Amino acid sequence: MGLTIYGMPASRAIRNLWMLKELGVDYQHVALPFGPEGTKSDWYQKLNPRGQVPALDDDGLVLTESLAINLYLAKKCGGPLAPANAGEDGLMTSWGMWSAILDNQAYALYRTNLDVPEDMRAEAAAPGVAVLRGKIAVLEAHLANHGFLVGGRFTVADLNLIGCLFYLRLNPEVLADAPTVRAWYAAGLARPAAMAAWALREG
Ligand SMILES: N[C@@H](CCC(=O)N[C@@H](CS)C(=O)NCC(=O)O)C(=O)O
Repeated sequence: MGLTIYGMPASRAIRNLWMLKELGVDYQHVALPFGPEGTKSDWYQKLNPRGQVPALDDDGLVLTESLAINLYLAKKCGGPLAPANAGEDGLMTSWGMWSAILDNQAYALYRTNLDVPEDMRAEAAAPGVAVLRGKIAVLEAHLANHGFLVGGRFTVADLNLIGCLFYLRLNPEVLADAPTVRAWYAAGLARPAAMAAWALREG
């Protein structure tokens, strides 16, 4: 049976597809649609009662939450993206929780672009932009000092946070004062595994 990841590439499952490609492991991909035919179907809700994607099934172990799935995969498969010791594990978990909160804030801002009429959008977005700019300033200082989030190398912590920052793609003003973040983000998305995963969103 092995690893099965559920979720369309144009969902948060993209983070897990990227991670699986980084790891070079075999996996099945079920590009589950939203709604009664997919995420809300009886059979899927038995797997994930939240009715959301992504979910990972690893030989009967079912995990949800895209960032937690990636931390699990890193530790299961090992390699340079994984924590090398308990200290790195703690730091990657800490950044993962920070990333999860940012994910919700960035997603809320992303939705304003889709849900709020254009003439009201800047005002609606302003509080979220301010909060996220503050967070990006913290990230900018960290990356300027350390190059990466943990261990001086690209790890699952970087992958997870880049996957969340993807929701800021319609709000480049949030990253305007953060050249180090922009370069680190672009380098992450230029990795061959990232490009292979994002190619799944096309067509
Ligand atoms: N925090 C969760 C969020 C999961 C989530 O909101 N998934 C969306 C797709 S990106 C979903 O399934 N939405 C359908 C729904 O909520 O009904 C994660 O990172 O996995």
